[in-house]
Amino acid sequence: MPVSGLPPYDEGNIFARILRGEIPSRKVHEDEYALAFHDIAPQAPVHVLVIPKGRYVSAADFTAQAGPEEMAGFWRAVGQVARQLGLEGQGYRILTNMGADAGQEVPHFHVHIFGGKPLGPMLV
Ligand code: DGP
Repeated sequence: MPVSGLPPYDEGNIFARILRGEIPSRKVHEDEYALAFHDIAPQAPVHVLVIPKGRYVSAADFTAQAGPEEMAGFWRAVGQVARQLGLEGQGYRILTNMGADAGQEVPHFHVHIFGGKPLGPMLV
């Protein structure tokens, strides 16, 4: 169950379907804890999404419910993907949208990795 105030996990969400291999994605990394793939509508020269393999609706759900090994494995994967994409030297931005006001579209926790150019200041 997600933390209170969040909807239950929807098995039909698009990232659950990507995890099950029902729809294709351009994978950049996969391990026991995480899957990373290119965003379908990139907003920077590099725009990759990293998602946990577990069923978590959002960052709040993930941080409240994931075990320490799962959490460490996920964040390690985020760093590994950034390294693999050659972003470490120049820097990059990681971002997660949480809930309606943030405009979270897909109700499976995900981290955006943006990079490949100077990104400028955050707009909000
Ligand atoms: P958010 O607003 O944080 O929930 O971001 C969802 C992102 O997911 C958005 O940048 C577009 C991306 N996205 C939506 N559907 C698909 C899909 O089917 N494939 C891929 N690769 N990305 C998707």
